[in-house]
Amino acid sequence: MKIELAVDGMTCPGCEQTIRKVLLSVPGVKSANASRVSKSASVEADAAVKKETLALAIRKAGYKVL
Ligand SMILES: [Cu+2]
Repeated sequence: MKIELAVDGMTCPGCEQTIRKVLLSVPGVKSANASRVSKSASVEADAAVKKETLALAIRKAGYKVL
């Protein structure tokens, strides 16, 4: 299952890396990507993973999920 999120606040490759790590730390997430250019993140995850769980993890890291 693929989940896309609109993420605001990334300013450099480090931010993309941080979001990738945060998403990968959520149980059930198999792969994750983040792009500051397209202001988005996408994950490939088990069906049990909720979009809201991913959004919360990103917010905790200090970024906005739209
Ligand atoms: Cu940064």
